[in-house]
Amino acid sequence: MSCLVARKLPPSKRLWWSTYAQLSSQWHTYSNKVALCESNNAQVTYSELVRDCTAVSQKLKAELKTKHGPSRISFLVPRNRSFVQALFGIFHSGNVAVPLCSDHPSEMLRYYIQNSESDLVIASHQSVDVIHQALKGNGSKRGVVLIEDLLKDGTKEPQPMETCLDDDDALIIYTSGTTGPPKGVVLTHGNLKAQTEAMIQVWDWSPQDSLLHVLPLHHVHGITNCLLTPLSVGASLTMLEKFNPQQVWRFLLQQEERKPNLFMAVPTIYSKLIQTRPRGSNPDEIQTILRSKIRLMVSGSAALPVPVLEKWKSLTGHTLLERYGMTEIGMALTNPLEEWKRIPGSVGRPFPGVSARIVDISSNQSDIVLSESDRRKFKVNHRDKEESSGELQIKGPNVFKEYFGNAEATAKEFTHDGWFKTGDTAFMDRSGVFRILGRTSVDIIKSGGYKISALDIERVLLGHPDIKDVAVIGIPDEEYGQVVTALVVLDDTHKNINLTEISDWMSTKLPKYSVPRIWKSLQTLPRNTMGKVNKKELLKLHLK
Ligand code: MCA
Ligand code: AMP
Repeated sequence: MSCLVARKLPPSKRLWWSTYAQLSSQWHTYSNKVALCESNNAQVTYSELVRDCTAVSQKLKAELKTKHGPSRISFLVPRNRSFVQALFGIFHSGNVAVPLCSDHPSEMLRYYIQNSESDLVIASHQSVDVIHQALKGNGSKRGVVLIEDLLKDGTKEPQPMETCLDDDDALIIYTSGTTGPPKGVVLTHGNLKAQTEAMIQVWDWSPQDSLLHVLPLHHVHGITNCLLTPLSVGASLTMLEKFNPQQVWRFLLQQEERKPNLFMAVPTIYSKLIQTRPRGSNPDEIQTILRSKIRLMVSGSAALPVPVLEKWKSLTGHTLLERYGMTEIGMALTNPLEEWKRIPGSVGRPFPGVSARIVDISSNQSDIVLSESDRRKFKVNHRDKEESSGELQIKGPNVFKEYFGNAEATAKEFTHDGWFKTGDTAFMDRSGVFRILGRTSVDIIKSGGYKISALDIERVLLGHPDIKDVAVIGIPDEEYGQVVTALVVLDDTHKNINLTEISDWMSTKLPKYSVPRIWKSLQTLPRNTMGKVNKKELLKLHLK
């Protein structure tokens, strides 16, 4: 086992922080500065945001007045200022935010609301029927409030936020695991503070920055990296309603004053942008515009194939900065800001404050020496080895508190000495640069940047009367990383089995991105003497 510890942030660099408090300090400094620009070009200033969040907070407190202690509040609102109003309103009122996603079928929404024990759900005019549908018939006494009503007759002045400490829960984000249904990852205000500060420092965020935001808002990438970080430093963001490649190209190439100079996305988005590049334009012109106006383009959430990195570089002149993260730990490893120092195929070194180590699972070696290191000169202590590969484990203030209401699952993911087991296999060279080799478990699939549990899909498919047996695997794909593939044994006593119908039925149970794109019908699934399907073998067989 070998280990690497990054240096701590110097105290002078530490920002006074709590999500809302930071935002309200921006109010004094940047009151008329644009915080947010929506798809329809409507702009929201910092002072408007703070005023709206205060209004939401006051109404939430009134709604929950009989409740002692913080409540979890789920919310499903449009991808525009409403999302920020709801999120910061919840933080401001001292409660815990549970973001929901409109792509999820009502069964899943019901599960998230119930599992997080949310006392209240914030909906909008657009989503209220979906929420009522999700809550129907379960005898739930949960209240539903409309964001539009929470904003009515709002206050004019910002009010102090409820006292909130680093250990207080802030956010619950649902993630797939290898066993059982999705788990709610509890991130504290301290976690969010550590994660955003580290990105601000390493990627040199400043109030002059402006980010083009195209990512889903129920994941860390879209919330922490692309929303909390810019807003906590006084930068601005342009939020598109949905990723649309043509629209993204327009924003990237527009040369008006309000222009994004940062872009962050998953590798699939870069692939899609490469395919839809503006044909008529002069390639030199594209490079000249993008080199002069964009200062940073980041890729993460899944492995960035080197051919995609190279194509993007020849198209735009930018070498993507690849970094590594996970819902439970936020951002952990990053390539450097200096473009020439980035190493294709690697995810760089730990963020400030984050410690990373590689563990040889078979021998579980623990005789390691931790080394103090700084970002310019990393000292790596290996056990007599040039380099190592094994499970990547992480420690630091970025690491989540717990899976909500699931102490057993939480305990299972940590070592006895407090390191979080990522479940990723990684390689670290002598200079402390990491490469991600893949998931330790074949049952976790990454498709389009989404983490998907093969077992979850199998469970659903086995509930279908036409399916006798099933194995779900991820087949490698340059655009999506992996494509969800179902190998099914059909019940041939049923006539006219229709895989399109099964696919449609799946969409009522799982999000669209989890529905298998490739279906193969087999006579039988090969099982070992223990009755288990060897998925690594199956994958090899189906790649031939
Ligand atoms: C969509 N399609 C797919 C998939 N998704 N095909 C195969 N596999 C898929 N996964 C197909 C559809 O069937 C459709 O085909 C066409 O692509 C367009 O579908 P649409 O739903 O419109 O897709 P999209 O909007 O283009 O979505 C692709 C996307 C999206 C933008 C890449 O998946 C996305 O936003 N991903 C980001 C996920 C993310 O934020 N992850 C972060 C979690 P047809 O036209 O034939 O019907 S990880 C995280 O937070 C950690 C901390 C980290 O490290 O960041
Ligand atoms: P999630 O649990 O949805 O937050 O996804 C986290 C997982 O995404 C990690 O455990 C990795 O498997 C994967 N991941 C994130 N960033 C990268 C990257 N740059 N390269 C390879 N895998 C990544």
